[in-house]
Amino acid sequence: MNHDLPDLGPAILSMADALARHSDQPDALTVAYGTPAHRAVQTQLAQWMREAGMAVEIDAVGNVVGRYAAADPQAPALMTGSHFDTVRDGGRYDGRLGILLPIAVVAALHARGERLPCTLEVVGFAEEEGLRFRSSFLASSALVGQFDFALLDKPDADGCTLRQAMVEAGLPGTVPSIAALKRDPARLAGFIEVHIEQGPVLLERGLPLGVVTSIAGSVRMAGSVTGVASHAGTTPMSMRKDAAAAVAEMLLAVERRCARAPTLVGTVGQLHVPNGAVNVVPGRCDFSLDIRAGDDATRDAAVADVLAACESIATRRGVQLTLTRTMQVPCAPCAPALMERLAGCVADAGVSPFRLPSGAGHDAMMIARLTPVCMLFVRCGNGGISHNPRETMSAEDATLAARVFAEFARRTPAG
Ligand code: HGY
Ligand code: MN
Ligand code: MN
Repeated sequence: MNHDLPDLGPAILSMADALARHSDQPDALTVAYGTPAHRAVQTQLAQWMREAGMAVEIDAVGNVVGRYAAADPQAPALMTGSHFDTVRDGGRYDGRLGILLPIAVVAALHARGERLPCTLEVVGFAEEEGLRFRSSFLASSALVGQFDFALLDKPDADGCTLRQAMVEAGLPGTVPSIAALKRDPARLAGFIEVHIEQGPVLLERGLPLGVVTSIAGSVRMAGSVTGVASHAGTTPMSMRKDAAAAVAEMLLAVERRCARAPTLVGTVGQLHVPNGAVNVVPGRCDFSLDIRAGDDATRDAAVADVLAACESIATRRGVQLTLTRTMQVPCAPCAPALMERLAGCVADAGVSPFRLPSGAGHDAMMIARLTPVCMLFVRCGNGGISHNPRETMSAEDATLAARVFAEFARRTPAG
């Protein structure tokens, strides 16, 4: 591999710092779909893509799409990219690294007048985390032709529907404009997503990069327990129908069951007593459920057991339980041929290629329904913490990842 590219890591990290200045809240990094901060990031990405030498458009769902044309206009496109929305109080590299790194590589190739065998299509996906509309993979689902149009009428916490948010952001918000985004797989040479690992594996092994084998698929549910609100001072413990205590017992059942398989994880990330008061036994408690594993069978067996456990806890406690499935995404295997090509680029960069599954979901798992995908993981510092402002990575690792990415693009055949 020729190390002809400059060290792009520092530029990549400083672009991530610049994007992190745009947030929906003053004291943390939160960028939800369609907010002013989201639009500011979208504008900044479009500008950087243009400056790098790409033709740029903002598409009907708000994706920022940059194209660096191949020498041959008939050449297929190698797609790459990741999301620029965030979780609440998130990290600055989750998603963004996968947009900024390709931009930096294209800028370096353009500066030296180098074209690639394929057109490189860099996509800043507008929404993956589902923070505002609980609609994960909103943006990538449009490109694969699987956008859930019922979402257009879904309100956020303030009653603003997705369609209204799109129109306010200057997007059409219409079914035909979104349906038209579906890509023709015959025009694609595959998809590669570069992403911070968001875990400790590469850090513990002292490796800067990893090749992803498969991407875990989540089952997500919205739960609510209804008991009886009553006086905290006069209701004997044996006579309570405490909704929050029931959910607490259900949470421990999730934790016990999901500790039983290596790649299985279960999380109650949200737990809320509406209109709760310090001196009232909770009459209602809402909660979320996220269960995922390295394969669907392990995950689905755990989901069945958890649902049975929650039902039996509700019955024993005399409370009502409702659980609604809000997302189910199958695990997505990465394409062996792309993984091998990527592993070859990693090895030629002097790093022993290490293969690992992804416990986190990514846009690549949606794009895998359209074209073969692969993912390059970059080491995550601070013990591998992510979905947390302490998420960090090094410029040296970003430089190495950029070299591997550039080589992967150079080795992607046009035919
Ligand atoms: O939940 C996930 O794994 C991703 O960060 N959306
Ligand atoms: Mn994330
Ligand atoms: Mn992500």
